[in-house]
Amino acid sequence: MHTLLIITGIVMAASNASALPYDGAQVPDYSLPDPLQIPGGNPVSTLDAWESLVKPAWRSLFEQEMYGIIPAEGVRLTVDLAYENPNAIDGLAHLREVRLRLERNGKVQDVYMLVLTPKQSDRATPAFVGLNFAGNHTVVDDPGIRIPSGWVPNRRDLGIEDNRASSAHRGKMNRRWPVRQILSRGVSLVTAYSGDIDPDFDDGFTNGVHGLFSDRPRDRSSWGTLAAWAWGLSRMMDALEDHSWVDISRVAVIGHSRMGKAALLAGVIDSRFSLVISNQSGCGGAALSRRRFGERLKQINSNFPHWFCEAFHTYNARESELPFDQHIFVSLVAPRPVLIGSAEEDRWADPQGEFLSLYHANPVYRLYGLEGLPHGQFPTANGEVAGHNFYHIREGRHDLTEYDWVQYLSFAGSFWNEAD
Ligand code: GTR
Repeated sequence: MHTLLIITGIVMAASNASALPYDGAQVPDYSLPDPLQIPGGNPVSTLDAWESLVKPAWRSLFEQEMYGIIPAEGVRLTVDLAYENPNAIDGLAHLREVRLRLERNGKVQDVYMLVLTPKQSDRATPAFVGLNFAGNHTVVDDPGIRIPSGWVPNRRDLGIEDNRASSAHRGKMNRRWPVRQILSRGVSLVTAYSGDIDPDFDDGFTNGVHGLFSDRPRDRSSWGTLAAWAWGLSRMMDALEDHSWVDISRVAVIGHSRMGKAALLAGVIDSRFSLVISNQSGCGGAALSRRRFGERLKQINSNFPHWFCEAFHTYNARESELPFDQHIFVSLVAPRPVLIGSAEEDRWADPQGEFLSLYHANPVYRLYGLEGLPHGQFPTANGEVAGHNFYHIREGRHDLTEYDWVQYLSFAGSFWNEAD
């Protein structure tokens, strides 16, 4: 017997909730697989059975059918300090930029990691770790931060039009990285340019860290760019673990949009991340695919053919045939907290679908004796639902704003203090 959660029309769990005005009729009836039961199996009721049988089976299905299998063995990592400013940001931060050199198969890939630690603190601080879209130099305006020499995405908001980074873009992304706010809470910020790990375009998987594995034939389940980014986040953790810049037991992984998809994947793969924050990650991230609202699989796989593995493309316009949905992916982070954020105008990412993934991960958290989200009522704009997990939606557009950071920093602050 296979248990399915049937959801009719809008949202079962939130039927009396303040639904978004554009939602409802556009969402077809759909059913969700039970996170406690692998396809073809029986539901389990104990944590032991879930951890030993169900969790590995789901994880392997997500690897084979969606994100791809990471073939990351045999990579040598060396870490070197490239630049240091002990008095950065008006004396608030000790800034380091370190080079992570990844070597395999006679090939080398360098990833530059920016580490900003608060000056006031006399002990290693917790840290937020996340990838940026266009270079470390866009996060903080400091003349010593390296400018990426390779491809960067064209972005009108940064004035990049020729896929080349320059000093004119220094600090231009700082609205997404409110470093003063982060540091003032006694938290470190660690970031790297995603394109150092794998440039965000479809090049047939020859550049970036995929290039280190050019000796391995690719197949339908070979890793894509999101898996490469997630793997890169783990290598950043390796480097942090080998140094005493931050407190490795209190590290959150954070990402916005496509980096929010990568952050969630990193959180599933690497349990060293004690909190997992996925901001407006939408389709292929936190949002349920079967709601078919906003971005659909066909669109994401056509516009970004390099993000997922080839097998995932076979589900284009066949969302209901996926063996899983994203609530199960979220549940693979358990028992660690997952924090998801949406923006009211960000229909493309399907805010309710992001909320419902977190809500329907509850059965797994319950196996751990934890209340994931306390209820399934979708909050109104600038509202939140907080339990062991956390969801918020704010007014406005698709972005990672200071408001979002404040929510995540506050939650993380209390979580880490309680764990002290
Ligand atoms: C969009 C894409 C989304 C989201 C977003 C982003 O174009 O369709 O899945 O990832 O980009 O990363 O900003």
